[in-house]
Amino acid sequence: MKIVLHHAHEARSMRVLWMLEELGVPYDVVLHNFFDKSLRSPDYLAINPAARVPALEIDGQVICESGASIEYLCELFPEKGLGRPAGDPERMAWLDMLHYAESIGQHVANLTQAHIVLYKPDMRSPTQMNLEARRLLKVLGRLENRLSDGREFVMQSGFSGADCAVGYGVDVARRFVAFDALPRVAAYRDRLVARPAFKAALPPEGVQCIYTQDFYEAPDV
Ligand SMILES: N[C@@H](CCC(=O)N[C@@H](CS)C(=O)NCC(=O)O)C(=O)O
Repeated sequence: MKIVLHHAHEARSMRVLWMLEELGVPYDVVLHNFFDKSLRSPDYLAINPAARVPALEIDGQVICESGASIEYLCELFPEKGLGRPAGDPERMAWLDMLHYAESIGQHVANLTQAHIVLYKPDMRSPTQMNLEARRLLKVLGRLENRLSDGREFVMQSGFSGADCAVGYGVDVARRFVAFDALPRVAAYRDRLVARPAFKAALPPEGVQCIYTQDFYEAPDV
């Protein structure tokens, strides 16, 4: 089987890269630059017409959504135990968490755009930046609540592909919102970033990254 991941450092494709590392299966990476026009090149648009990463090529077929890619990889390698297949008592909750990751992701993406992509202050809206941060905190409150029974990962039964999806969002979210009121989320992140597969999905030292600050403060309104 030939697996090729189109990836940009620190983008949502990191979910899939992390997942591939957790699976421990062979794959290749095609690295794209998030900031130049390479995602809009004709060659890449032929792979993903939405001009986004990830795109995951598996034996010539392409899957472009990070959540769907994680789910499909779980199905391809069921022996790794990272999915919760149909019939599993945790199936409903697992799918819910896998897709909940994009509730985090949408605010993280909006905040990334507001603080980083819109690089001149007069392009930005302080009202929108504050609103997005508050909405992100609200969404993370669901995870804080879910972890209140002492579970270590989003599934009671242990680590799964859903943690690659949710955990990526949590790791970026801490750059935009303080986790003071989210101690369980903070501890969850600590557990995830200590995993060798997470570390393997991080950018190498010295390369251009999306995030250059530990924390991006919303301006006063
Ligand atoms: N829902 C998609 C979102 C993919 C997406 O928006 N990726 C961003 C990076 S995090 C991207 O490629 N952005 C490029 C751009 O907006 O030009 C997924 O989860 O895979």
